[in-house]
Amino acid sequence: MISRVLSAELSEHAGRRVTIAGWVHRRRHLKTVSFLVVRDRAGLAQVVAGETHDGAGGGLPGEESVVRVTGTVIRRPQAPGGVELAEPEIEVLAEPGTPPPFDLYRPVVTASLPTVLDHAPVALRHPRLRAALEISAASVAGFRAALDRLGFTEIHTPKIVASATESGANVFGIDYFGRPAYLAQSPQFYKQAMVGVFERVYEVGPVFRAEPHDTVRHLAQYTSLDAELGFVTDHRDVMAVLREAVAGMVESVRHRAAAAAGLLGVALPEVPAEIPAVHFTEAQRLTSSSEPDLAPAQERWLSEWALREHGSEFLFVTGYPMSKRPFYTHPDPARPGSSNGFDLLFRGLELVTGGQRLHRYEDYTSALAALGEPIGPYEGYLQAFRYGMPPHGGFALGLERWTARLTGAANIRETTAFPRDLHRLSP
Ligand code: AMO
Repeated sequence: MISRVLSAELSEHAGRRVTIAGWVHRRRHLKTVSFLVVRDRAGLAQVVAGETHDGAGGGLPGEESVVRVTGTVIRRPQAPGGVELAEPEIEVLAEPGTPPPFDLYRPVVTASLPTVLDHAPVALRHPRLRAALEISAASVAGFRAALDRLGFTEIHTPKIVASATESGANVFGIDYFGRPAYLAQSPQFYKQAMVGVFERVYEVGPVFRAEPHDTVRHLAQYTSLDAELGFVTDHRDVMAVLREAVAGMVESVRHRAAAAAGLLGVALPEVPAEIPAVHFTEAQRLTSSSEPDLAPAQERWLSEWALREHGSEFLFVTGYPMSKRPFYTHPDPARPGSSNGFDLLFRGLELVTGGQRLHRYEDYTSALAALGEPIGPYEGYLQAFRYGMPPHGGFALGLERWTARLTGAANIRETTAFPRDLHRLSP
């Protein structure tokens, strides 16, 4: 490794000569002196480049050059971190051929979203764009930690599969050695099968949806935070685990991504010990609707209602109509037509879908028969149920939606490094 100290550690080295390494974030030329601001993974460091350079920046490496700088650490209250490097020796490790498409040092992103996405490899270096990804990473760490504490095992399931899980409509078909196959829309079948192995499992992985809609909340590939657990009484046990997972995500952002959250002005939500819940029929009544699904405007209205009535930024909607849920959904034994499936709304948006599942083989064959679906493509999936499965349930949380809602990003694409959508396959 290149021996160096990080920008954030410089203040511990006052008076000493040290080496830092990173990218030239900014060059600044004042009348008598020039500065380089160097960016590394920990933050920014100021380098006083002296008076010898001409005012146009001649002699100083250009923005995004990769540099190694050795200098003396001097205390300077106005500099980032309260210190700067003086009398520098600057070595350029890589010099970019072209400047970045927009100024990465400006506090706000001055480019349009398409420009940002077209130039993602460099645009994501902007501290605000990077911060959203840091928040996303901290959220995943918190999800894993919370479920690890609850006795869950992390699993990895195939993304090339033989059948659709959610609905046949938005699945990507691929050629698999001459046979038709699909990109997984969800680890649904596999996480259920793994309940038979570990009882409690989770997966953090990509899922694929051939979404024909060009919206601010749909991607063709997104990261799904999935969990599934056995020996539940009903969906309420799943909701309680989900509550713990979300609380763990919030705490992890608070502790692991404090600087990023501060930079973006993130107001972390309070996760109530018990997240309020409304039954679907009540949600319909509240929004004066008779539709079998909630439209985005209704989800927004219900979120505002939950904040007003319960002081909660989260709201469970339970008891969705069976007709609107996938065939593996467990019905509500007490209310014909209703399911033990739920959604979790967060700040006006559907963030999670989950529920209790069927767990007896015969229930699956009847559910598929009722839909007029052949059993053949599902045989592999149904195997788990032939060999005994406990009552179980689970959920899936869309990571990009979570990060977007947390950071206030209007478009889910702002919280994804290299989004895939109807129009975008590169970079
Ligand atoms: P569902 O299809 O509702 O459920 O997806 C779960 C969650 O994933 C997110 N999401 C998306 N995010 C970005 N782009 C998309 N195109 C997209 N589609 C969905 C949402 C949504 O709430 N197998 C079930 C989950 C389960 O029951 O365990 C499923 O996949 O945040």
